[in-house]
Amino acid sequence: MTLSDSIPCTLSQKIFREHLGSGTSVLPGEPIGLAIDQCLTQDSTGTLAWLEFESLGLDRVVPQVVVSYVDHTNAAFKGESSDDHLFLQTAASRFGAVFSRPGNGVCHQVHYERFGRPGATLLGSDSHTPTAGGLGMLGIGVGGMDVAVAMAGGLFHLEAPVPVLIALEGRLPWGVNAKDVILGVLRRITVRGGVGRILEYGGAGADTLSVPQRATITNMGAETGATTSIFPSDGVTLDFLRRQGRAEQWRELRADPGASYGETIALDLSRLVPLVAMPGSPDRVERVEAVEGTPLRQVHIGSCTNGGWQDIYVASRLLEGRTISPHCEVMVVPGSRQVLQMAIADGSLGRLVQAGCRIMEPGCGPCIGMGFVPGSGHLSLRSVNRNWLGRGGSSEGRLALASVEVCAASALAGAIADPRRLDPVSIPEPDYLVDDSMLIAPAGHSAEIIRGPNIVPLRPQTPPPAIMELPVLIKLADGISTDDILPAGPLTQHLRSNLPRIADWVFHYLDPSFSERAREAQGGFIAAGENYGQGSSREHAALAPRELGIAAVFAGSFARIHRSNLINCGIAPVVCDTAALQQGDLIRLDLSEVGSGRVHVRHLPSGSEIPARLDLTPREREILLAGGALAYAGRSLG
Ligand code: MIC
Ligand code: SF4
Repeated sequence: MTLSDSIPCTLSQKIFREHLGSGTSVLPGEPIGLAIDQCLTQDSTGTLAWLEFESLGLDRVVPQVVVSYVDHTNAAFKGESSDDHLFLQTAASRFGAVFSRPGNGVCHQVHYERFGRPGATLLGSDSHTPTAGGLGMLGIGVGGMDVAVAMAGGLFHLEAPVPVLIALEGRLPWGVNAKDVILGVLRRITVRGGVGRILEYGGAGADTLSVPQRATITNMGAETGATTSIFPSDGVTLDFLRRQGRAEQWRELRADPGASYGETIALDLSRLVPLVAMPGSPDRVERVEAVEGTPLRQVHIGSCTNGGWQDIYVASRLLEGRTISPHCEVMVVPGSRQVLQMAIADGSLGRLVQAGCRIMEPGCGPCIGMGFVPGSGHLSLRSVNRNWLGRGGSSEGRLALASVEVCAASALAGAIADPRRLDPVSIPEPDYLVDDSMLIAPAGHSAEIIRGPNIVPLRPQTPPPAIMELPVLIKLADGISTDDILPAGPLTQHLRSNLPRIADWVFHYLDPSFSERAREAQGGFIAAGENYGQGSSREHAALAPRELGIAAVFAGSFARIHRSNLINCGIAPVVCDTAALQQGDLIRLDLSEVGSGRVHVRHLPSGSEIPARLDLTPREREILLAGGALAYAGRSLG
């Protein structure tokens, strides 16, 4: 499919074609460079993204809309976070971005409420940027350097993913919600099933879902490893934008009849049942009946997956006039200040407080362990999207994931419970309460950027040596997440703009001695299994190992965002069978032929050559050989 031909396009292919800055075909596997209309950053990835942008030497951001959010460290448990907030606010003001103040809400929730536009492209330094797909927008989560380059007007480069059609039929029955749709998809395709793909929703069932329900589904599509997920933009989208006072930003967007997909997955909404992802991984999905009665210590309702007004409203109606179980605590966190204001106005907040729920200000909160950390051995049921070990702020607690309906029913029972036993709640069409007073417009050139001592300048990136002989510093299993590599939460959130200090926490839960050993060895390699680096976009999971001298990761396969982050930081993502590699083994890595696509790995203890690949596009090769994306972009933007 070239630019000039008229082959029927899927939703994402239409948007690709309209934004093609380089490349000629949007067929799967073809290299494309996309022009970016909007960017978002959040505080925990944003301080680096803005330092990176600054290092590119531009006066002003180029895309039409750039928003710098503070949501992960909004409560500022440490002074370092307050310093970060001020840096972010003053950098946004100086460089032409809107600043969303702490307390205004989670970036993805606020972005689809106030900024998202059907048919536009959004690049965000957070893996759940696909939430905007609920509005028919193409939202892609990436590391900070890719966002910095896009803010400087550079293209975003990728290989066109394989479009997968998820054809929805029927209508959701009472007690089953959008969360069960995406948990159903995860059960079917697992946390690796979306890799190299875009999940495109369609079919008559899609018309029955509201924009917030669609956003729950596209949000958690990130957990399949998909590049993004997207719904059509239709009358439902127009109605949502009208209620947000933004009807003029609507456009219709549907896949062409006859568009071709790599795969079609049919899903009948009317046959879905409430589901729960049990601790360990978002794809460990069980029917609620199978796990009903499992005792709980905590219930958390909120996050960018289920922190919308409809979520808070339905929870409040289910709990109305009752009291939560004495065996568990309940924390509700509205996704945005808009949601909070509406929940105050319609009495939802009062109903929740009366039932015994506690309330936190809008933000990420417990989702990354910033408060409400589960106790040892405690099971915490959450409406969030991730439940790996350590995710809730401690490696001792266990997290399960479910819809708000399951969470509310379980809060009453003190154990996992089926919401279909409760009386149905009908959700009225809301009039969204629009108040943008916590979005601050930029001042421009003259604004001074204020940097506290926690804002540590980035080191210049330097090309890697052609040949390295270094030890394997750690040997890991399959499915290592970015939360395993660099835990989020109270230990590290305040250190996100301080690489030398945050590097002390690399692999903290898996091997607390890792950073000390790496520093002593003055460099080395990581060996892992499949899907290394799944999860978040935090480039700290690449930059902090780089800070410790990690030069390459050997793994069976890599998750998309983390693989790009490694390359952008100058770490080689080498694909090979790591069965023979052990901690301490000396490895000779020869990158001298990377330019022609070859890499040589020799296991020195046995003297044997390990077949290995470094699958890089020509552009990625240049980035790696330059020492990273900033060194490369300094030479040529775009
Ligand atoms: C997450 O949900 O894991 C985070 C925290 O939002 C991350 C970003 C980060 O690490 O700051 C993400 O999803 O990209
Ligand atoms: Fe915040 Fe959790 Fe959403 Fe990440 S997944 S952006 S931590 S609410």
